[in-house]
Amino acid sequence: MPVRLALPVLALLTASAAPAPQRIDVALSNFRFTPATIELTHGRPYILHLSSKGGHSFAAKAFFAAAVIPAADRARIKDGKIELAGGDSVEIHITAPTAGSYPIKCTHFLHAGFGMTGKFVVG
Ligand SMILES: [Cu+2]
Repeated sequence: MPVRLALPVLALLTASAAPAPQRIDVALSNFRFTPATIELTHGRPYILHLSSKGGHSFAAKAFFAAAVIPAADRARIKDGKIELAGGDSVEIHITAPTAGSYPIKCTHFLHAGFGMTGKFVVG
């Protein structure tokens, strides 16, 4: 009887110990990321919500390689980037990697040169 009671209590404690992911909204437009600097805390869970008004990419190869991302979400990332058509939105669950600065850019022709760059800053 004590064992039967203890297991559900343990499950409850485990569930409440995991912090809820914080949603981070990033808008892609001609020719910027808003916000351009995304500040995260190492080891914390986030939902990266990207939405685009036009055809753009969200390329962050080093960041995506270093972050913990579930397989289903990782499938949306090709060669370190996410392609979005106008009107697209994508959600990626991430656990922030080691502290540091990780560049973001749009890889479409000339877009980064027009200012479509950003960075993750993990502290
Ligand atoms: Cu672009």
